[in-house]
Amino acid sequence: PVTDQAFVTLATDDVYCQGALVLGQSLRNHSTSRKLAVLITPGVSSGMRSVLRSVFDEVIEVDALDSADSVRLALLQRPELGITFTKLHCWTLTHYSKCVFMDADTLVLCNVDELFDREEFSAAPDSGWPDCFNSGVFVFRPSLKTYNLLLQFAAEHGSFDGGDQGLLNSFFSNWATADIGKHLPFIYNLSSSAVYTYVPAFNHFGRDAKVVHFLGATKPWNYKYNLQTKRVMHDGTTSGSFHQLSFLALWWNIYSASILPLLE
Ligand code: UPG
Repeated sequence: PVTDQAFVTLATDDVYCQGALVLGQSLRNHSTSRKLAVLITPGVSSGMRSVLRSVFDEVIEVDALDSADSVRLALLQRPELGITFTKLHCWTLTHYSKCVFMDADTLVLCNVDELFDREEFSAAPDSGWPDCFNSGVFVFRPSLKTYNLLLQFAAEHGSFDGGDQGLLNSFFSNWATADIGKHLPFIYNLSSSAVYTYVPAFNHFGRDAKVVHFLGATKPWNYKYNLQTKRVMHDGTTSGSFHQLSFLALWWNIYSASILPLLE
């Protein structure tokens, strides 16, 4: 095992913890050799914390927003960016030399430890605007210097989309042009909804998908699942492609087999 590198995720409440747990379990199922860390905020219940500790090596509480110095005070003027800065806390994990951040609504389909061969800042294109990266999966090096620069940048410029993705794209603004080695292949952050927009490409490359990202408003835990038939039920209003539904079924398989028993 490599003890100075970790996969890191974030869950600010018990609902997102369900996603973090499935992600963590999927990394374990594929025998990662790296540590698993989850950032949480005070809103996560104590019951959920002990479940998190059974899947993750480290459960780290961070403040949703800290007001310790002038930069942070400036940030207080922009409360809507609070959740964003919670993700930025990953740069404070300086007991690791390199990390891979993954949103709580991602799921690994195989071992992806080779991501640690990449350098900061590596990420995959966003399916909505491919000259931007998606901030759901990225390789970074924890550093208090970078963390403070990010906070300062946020206070001065805000975020063009109100979230961490806009902020990080402005901060790492040469990502699109500087170094192709820092472009992760799309199969490391396959948006389950984008599958639908370019079906022939998905049919050709999709079998190699390594990480699925359930980005958008409806998360896997918002669906209903029949534990007997092992099928995800959609209510008619959710148009799901076959592939979307099979990724959802995979998420629910892990959730029902490995996570639900821990929550009971
Ligand atoms: N998160 C929480 N609590 C919240 C909201 C978000 O813990 O109340 C965490 C969690 O890890 C989640 C991530 O932040 O997966 C991103 O939020 P999400 O709701 O999944 O946002 P999406 O709209 O699916 O994602 C897009 C990008 C994502 C970026 C986000 C905001 O894919 O990487 O963080 O927009 O810019």
